[in-house]
Amino acid sequence: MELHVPARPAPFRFRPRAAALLVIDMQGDFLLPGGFGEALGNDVGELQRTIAPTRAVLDAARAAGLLVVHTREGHRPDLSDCPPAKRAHGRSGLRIGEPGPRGRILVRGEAGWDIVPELAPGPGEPVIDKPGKGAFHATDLEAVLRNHGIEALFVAGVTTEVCVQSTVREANDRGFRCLVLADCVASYFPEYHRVTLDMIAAQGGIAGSVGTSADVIAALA
Ligand code: C5J
Repeated sequence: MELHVPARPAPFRFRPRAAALLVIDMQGDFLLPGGFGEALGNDVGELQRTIAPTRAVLDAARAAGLLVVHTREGHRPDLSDCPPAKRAHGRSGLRIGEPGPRGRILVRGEAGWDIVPELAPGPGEPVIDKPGKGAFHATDLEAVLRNHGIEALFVAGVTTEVCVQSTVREANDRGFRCLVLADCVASYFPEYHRVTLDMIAAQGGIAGSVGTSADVIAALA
């Protein structure tokens, strides 16, 4: 069965058995006060509007039996997988690995690294721990998707121009078709969010398509 969702630049077609919902880095470190995002000087409130629509599309995907995959950005406690250039990023005292209000910043196992409770992974849903921006870099995401026969991805998560865009471009190069859900992704910088979505859908969908959670939910109902 093939379904269609309204999207830019053209309707997005998918077969539910070959489609997955990919939820990128919905972690306290990016969405909540006291995490990595705030340590970099950002207003995390801008990202929190994604939680409710992502929860709605998550519920719809689960009800329709779609594969749901979550990612978490973070590093080993000894930071051996964190490139020095990434460690040097940010303000002294608030860098990756340093203690913050939610534990060591962007370190696996710390409170800030957890996915926010509203979007917690369900039983059996793969969770991909990623050290980089793109979710395919240094992870087994591609193997997980291929072993489930996935060809199309609905993409939610943060931030639009960093980990979402990197992942969508990596997916596109690997032959996966992505529909980025505009209301389920966000940036600390609204302008970057808007321009990133435009870039993805430009030139006939050079990196993917852009749609909304409501249209995906309607198609899955
Ligand atoms: C960032 C991310 N912004 N998940 N990570 O450093 O977008």
